[in-house]
Amino acid sequence: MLSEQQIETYRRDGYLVIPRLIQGEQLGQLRALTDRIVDEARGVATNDELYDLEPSHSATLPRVRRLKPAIFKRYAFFHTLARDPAITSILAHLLGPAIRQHGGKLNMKSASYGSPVEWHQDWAFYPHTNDDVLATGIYLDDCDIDNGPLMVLPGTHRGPTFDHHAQGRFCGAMNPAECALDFAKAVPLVGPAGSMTIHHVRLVHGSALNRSNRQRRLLLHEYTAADAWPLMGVANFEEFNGRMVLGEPTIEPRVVPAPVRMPLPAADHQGSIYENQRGTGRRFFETYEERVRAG
Ligand SMILES: O=C(O)CCC(=O)C(=O)O
Repeated sequence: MLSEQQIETYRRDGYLVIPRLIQGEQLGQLRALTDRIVDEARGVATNDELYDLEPSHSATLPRVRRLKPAIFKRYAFFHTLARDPAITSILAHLLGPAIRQHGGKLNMKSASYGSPVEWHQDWAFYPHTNDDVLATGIYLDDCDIDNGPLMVLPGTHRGPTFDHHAQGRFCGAMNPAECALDFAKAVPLVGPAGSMTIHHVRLVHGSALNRSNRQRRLLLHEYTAADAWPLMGVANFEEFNGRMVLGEPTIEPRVVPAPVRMPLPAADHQGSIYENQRGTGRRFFETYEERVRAG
């Protein structure tokens, strides 16, 4: 359950952290299953439907950057967790009684090299007919300022939708030099393992390289009110309705004006946000390669 004050904070700032939501055996299972799937990447040479690999990945040193949305189809545990009443009862306060999972993924941010994610708004990737859309993030590991926490710019969900294009194509990253935001005001969303972050779909967020010797894994779920329909369209109506996690679907989208930019033409590099962001010529966060070069 959320208090009135938490709901007000979410509406004003665009984010919340719920400490230790997932605990005990459930957290243990989440971590053990993730370890197993990552270990199985030893047999994988290139990015595929499940794995997004770090540029330095090899069969002897498996380095997974992200587990892609296929985890929800392939593993009952992940499918069930996204529908857990501990989560959906919280979401109902923010999105109403009927909720659909839009997507999700597990970002790894491995110890010492886990990739940064450039500043962006999820809304630029998947605009909907209304912005009752958010993402939750469950930390699999204790997360502090040193192992690459999710960082957010409070209140930006009430502002413009920034340009996420470079050289005429979508690149999934804002140009930090051109958006007149004070990134020094970014708030790191930290907490012990099992804590859940919530961020509004229009909130500006990103995360830095993992400089610590501890990994930081974050299971992200994207959710929408059932009457928020994707502006990019519904390819498979049955599959769309199969993603309901609470209440009943509707064929009456609610249309509420909000600033939108379409993620078109599509990014040059497909497969994940890391791949999309290869197209940005203007990085804010230091990359692993830059750090190694700098000694
Ligand atoms: O993993 C992170 O720190 C950021 C993730 C994110 O914003 C995304 O994948 O859209």
